[in-house]
Amino acid sequence: MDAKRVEAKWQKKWEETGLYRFNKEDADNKLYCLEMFSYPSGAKLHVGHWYNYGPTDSWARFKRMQGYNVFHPMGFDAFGLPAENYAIKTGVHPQDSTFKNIETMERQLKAMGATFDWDYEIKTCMPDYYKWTQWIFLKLYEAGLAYRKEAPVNWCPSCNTVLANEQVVDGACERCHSIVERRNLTQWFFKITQYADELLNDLDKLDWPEKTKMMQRNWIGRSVGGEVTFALDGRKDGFTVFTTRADTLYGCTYVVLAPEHPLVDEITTPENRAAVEEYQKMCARMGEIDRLSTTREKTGVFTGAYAVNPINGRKVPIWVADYVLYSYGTGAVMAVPAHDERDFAFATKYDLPIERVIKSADGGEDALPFCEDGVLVNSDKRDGLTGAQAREAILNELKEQGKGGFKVNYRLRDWLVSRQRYWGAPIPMIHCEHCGTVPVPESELPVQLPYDVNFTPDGSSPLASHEGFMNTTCPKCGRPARRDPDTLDTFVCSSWYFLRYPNAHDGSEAFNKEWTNKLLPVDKYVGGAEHACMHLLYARFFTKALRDLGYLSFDEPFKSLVHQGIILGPDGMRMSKSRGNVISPDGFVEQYGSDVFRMYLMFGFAYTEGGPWNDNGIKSVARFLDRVERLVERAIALRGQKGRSDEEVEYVRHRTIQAVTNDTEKFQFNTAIARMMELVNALYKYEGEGNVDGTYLEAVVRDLMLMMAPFAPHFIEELWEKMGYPYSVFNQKWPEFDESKLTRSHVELALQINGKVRGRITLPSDATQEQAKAAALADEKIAAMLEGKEIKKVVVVPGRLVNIVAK
Ligand code: ANZ
Ligand code: ZN
Repeated sequence: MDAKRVEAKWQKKWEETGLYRFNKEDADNKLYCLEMFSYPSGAKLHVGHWYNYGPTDSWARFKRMQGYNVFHPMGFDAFGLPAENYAIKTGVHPQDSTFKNIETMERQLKAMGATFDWDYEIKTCMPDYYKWTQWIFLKLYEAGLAYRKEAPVNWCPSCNTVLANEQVVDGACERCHSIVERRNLTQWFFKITQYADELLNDLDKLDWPEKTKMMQRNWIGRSVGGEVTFALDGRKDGFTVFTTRADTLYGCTYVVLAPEHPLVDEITTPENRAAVEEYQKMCARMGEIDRLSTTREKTGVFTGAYAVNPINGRKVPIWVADYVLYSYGTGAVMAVPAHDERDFAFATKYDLPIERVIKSADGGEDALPFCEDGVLVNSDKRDGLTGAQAREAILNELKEQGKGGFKVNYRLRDWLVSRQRYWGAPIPMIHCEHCGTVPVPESELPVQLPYDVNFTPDGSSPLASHEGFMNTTCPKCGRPARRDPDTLDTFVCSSWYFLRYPNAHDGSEAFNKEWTNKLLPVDKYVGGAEHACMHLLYARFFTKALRDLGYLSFDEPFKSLVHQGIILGPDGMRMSKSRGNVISPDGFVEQYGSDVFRMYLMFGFAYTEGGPWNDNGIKSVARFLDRVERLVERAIALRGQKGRSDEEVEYVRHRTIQAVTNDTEKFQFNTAIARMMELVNALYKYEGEGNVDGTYLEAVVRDLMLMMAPFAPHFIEELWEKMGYPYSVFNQKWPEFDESKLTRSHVELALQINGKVRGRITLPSDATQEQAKAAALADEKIAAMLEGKEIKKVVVVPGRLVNIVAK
């Protein structure tokens, strides 16, 4: 088949007839199938795009044939750093390169033959989209969920920008790998922590990969413990530590403050000041992940000051050490070296006392550090209590004395959303000398991103130097005021795009409440596992916040989630330009057509796993399609011929329908295709044996075509037409299997002698092992071969084979 011609032909026809248009009148029957939208970074679709969009499109087509009104939109996550970095390098304006890339990608996505309904396309960099991103910002601000504060931020000296914690990997910038520094800046934050508990608890309701849910749980990091307040020696005031092990309080032999803790400067004694300041400077240069690393040697310095343990009045030295993070808990810890790995290593290194206060419950004297729960010793009146009892008793006592209490902590931080970059949605806020921070009135949205901006980074926001943009009047007092020069993190744009699709071109509101509540949540969301902790968490937060603001009536945006695996280079390594192992889809699509390429991606890999690329697989898929085409030609040629139907074919037919239906539902495309191949083999055998019934053959081939249509859409649509069936195969009903045909009345057994196949027999499928054995030995050919030999053993594998061991 001439794939190129056929693909162009059907793409045109599908488009002309509006085959994939979502039917608004039938919204009750909707199925919202969504792939994570594309980032228009390169002009070409790579294997990763194909692997995400091709198979998911097949799934959408399958659902359509099952009778769903599939809503399958596509758009572009069009703001962001890469376009801006590219602009800085080449001078091409981010808007120009972005639009150009989008245009190319649209064309390629259409050439893939995917069922996207382009009527609902969105591009986050368009004013008619980011107007509503800004509107959501204002709504969150009104609700107290957006606020500004000065905070130490991760600063990338090379990108000249602030990075979110998630964008710092091993202390380096995720994009350019420069070592990240800490700086203080006034920034906008979204209060995602307000939803920490709900974000955690609702994970249980979701049909998501278990691993992803686990990653979100860890990211949220709910930790149940308590706070203990230590007084500074000789003073009334003090500081508080967060601990999950209040039961070990009697074993605290020193305390540690994070190097950034504000108390450090105040309490450090003159003799220790030089060393402490030197140490603080060194820490400022290090990333959080490095500091937390369990393998790195712990370092620290003594402040010269002492604190008082509230449970027993003991004086303990105050140290500064970088294994304590300022951003977690209270930025201070009580150290119990006998029962904590890190404290133990630190105390050993700096020769601090190590005192056991926990024994294992079975009475054994375990080696230190003993980090499990146990029974208290050397703990005064608490000796003999279990860990749980002691935590309860100690925290209650401290609570009564106003020196502590129960506390739940989260690892999750509020989401830092301001970026000192150009290519993003401007933050809709105005700073007035008289009125402070004032929101832009809704009627004045969007705050347009100007085109003529010098985006070469100089450490401040590019918009700050655009006077036309910056100068405005205060909406409150009418006096001259300045706009906020920062833009929003692009994760803000992608946190609500799935809400916009159904309302893509609505100029009057971000989304229509009734319509959105009808079309959402997304029924099936497909995208990369790398989004487990950012995009997928932010989108959940937005959904919950907008629900509480009265706009949405559902709690979760994505009911069911699938992560595609990763296609690696033939060398088994991640594809990358620097490794030179990148596979480009173009040559293959050119040579074999998009259907073969798509189907190879679905056949050659377990969808959620991926794996190394291999050229041979694509050839076998191409051969398979050729075989199907010949089969269809035979079915046409044999029309009207009377003959026999076939019980084995009938069995394989129904088993295949059952398996393909189940496997496709679960994104197990490779096994579904393997089943279709078996059906094709069975049909070839039947056809080869002659005396074929034309009507029967055509009926089975028709089922095969229906099942294959989602997997090789252009190819099957063409054959469907060749058969003389009405347009379109995608308007047909998915085949159903007949339960009663799923058992065979007869089975074929292979007959082996010493493991080698020597013949075959057909037996009733309810034959016993004894009957199978007797029939095998009675087989003429087998009996002849066994003559003069001694039979040692006969093994029957029911339904499959009989193996005779003979000498
Ligand atoms: C005393 C103690 C004794 C602790 C013991 C553990 C074992 P999660 O579960 O992660 O919340 N910690 C508290 N704040 C910290 C910070 N800012 N930086 C580094 N470590 C910090 O861990 C809570 C435990 O981590 C706390 O309980 C504290 O050490 C430490 F045998 O307090 B523990
Ligand atoms: Zn004002």
